[in-house]
Amino acid sequence: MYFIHNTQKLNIFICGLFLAAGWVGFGTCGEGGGGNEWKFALEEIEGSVQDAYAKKFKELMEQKSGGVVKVAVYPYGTLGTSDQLTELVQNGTLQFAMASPGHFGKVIPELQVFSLPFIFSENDAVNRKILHPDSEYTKMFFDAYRGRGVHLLAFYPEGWQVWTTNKSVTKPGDFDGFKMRVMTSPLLIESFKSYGANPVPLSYSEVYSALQLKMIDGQVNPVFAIEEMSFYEVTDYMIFPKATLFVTSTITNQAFFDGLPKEQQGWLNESIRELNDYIFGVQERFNRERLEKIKAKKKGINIITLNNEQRGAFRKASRTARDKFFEMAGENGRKVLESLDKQVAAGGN
Ligand code: 6CS
Repeated sequence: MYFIHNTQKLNIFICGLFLAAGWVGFGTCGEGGGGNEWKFALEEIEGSVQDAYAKKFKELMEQKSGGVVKVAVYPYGTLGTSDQLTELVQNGTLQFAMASPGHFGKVIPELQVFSLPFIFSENDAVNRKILHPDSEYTKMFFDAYRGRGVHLLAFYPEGWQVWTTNKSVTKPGDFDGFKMRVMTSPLLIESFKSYGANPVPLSYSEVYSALQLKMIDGQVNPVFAIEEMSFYEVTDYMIFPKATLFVTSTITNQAFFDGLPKEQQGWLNESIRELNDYIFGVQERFNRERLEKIKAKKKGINIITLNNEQRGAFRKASRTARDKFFEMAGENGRKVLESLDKQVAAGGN
C-alpha cells in the first residue's frame, strides 16, 4: 500500500524550504550539492516508468560529461505534488521535472489535447512517430512551454490507461452517478462528465485513501501505476477501454537550458533522444509484467476489455468533450487537435 505519511509531508515541506533557499545538500532532500548538480523531480515513486527514465538520464548525462554533470533524482513523495514540481521548475529552483498534461494542462490549455479520449491511433508505432522529440507535432508545443518559462524536452507515452472501479462499467450509462478520480486539469473533468460520471480531481497521493474510504468509486491510470500505487487492492474491476494514452512531458527551466554551455546542451539533447526508445520498451515491459503481478496478488480481480462496439459508444459520448476543448484551448487548441487528427489518419506521416 502506498500513501504519503505525515512524516513524508513534513519532509516535503522541509525539502521545499531548503530547495527554495538553494541548499540541496540537506539530509534526505538530495544526493549532495555541487555546482553542476541538476535536480530532477518526478511525479511518480521509485520503481515507476518516470523513475526508470530519470535514472537512465542520470546515467547517460554523467557518462557523457565524464562526471562534470551530476544528476540528483527526487521521486514522488520527496518534494511535492505535480503542480508544486512544475512551479519549482518554472521559478528555477529545480532544473528538471516530469509534467504530465493531466495536471500541467491547467497551465497550458492546449496541452489538454492529450486528455481527450479516442484521439490517438490504436497502433503504438504511429503514436510514437507523432510524439518523437524531433517531430513537427512536438515542436507545435515549444512556444506554449517557453511562454511559461520552461523548455519542452520530450513527450513520451507511459501506456494505455485502465479504469479501476468498484463495479462493471461497459457502457456510458454505467457511469451515472459514479465518482471517478481524475488528474487535476479541467478537461479531464469534462471528459468523464461526457460519459455521465461525476469526476473528482485529486492529486496522485490522495487516490488510495479516497478509494479505501469510498469517497470515490474508481480511478484511471496505466497498469504499472495501478500496481505500484496498490489501487487494485481497493477496487474490484480493471476495465481496458483503450481510450486514452498516458502521455507525459520532460521539462527543464528555460533560462537554465538557454544558459548551458553548448557542450552540455549537446549531451542533454543526445541523452533525451537516446531515452526515447529506451523508455518505450520500459513502459511496455512494466505494464505487461505488472498486470501479471496484479492477477497473481488479487485472484478475484475482474478484468474486462471493451470490444469495438462498446468503445464506439464511449467515443460517441465523448464528442462533447472535444467541443469543451475548443472552448478552453482556443485557436492553438484547434491547431493541435486538427493536426493530431490529420497525422493519426495519415499513420503518423
Ligand atoms: O494519476 C496521476 O496523477 C499520476 N499518474 C501517473 C501514471 N503519473 C503521474 C501522474 O501524476
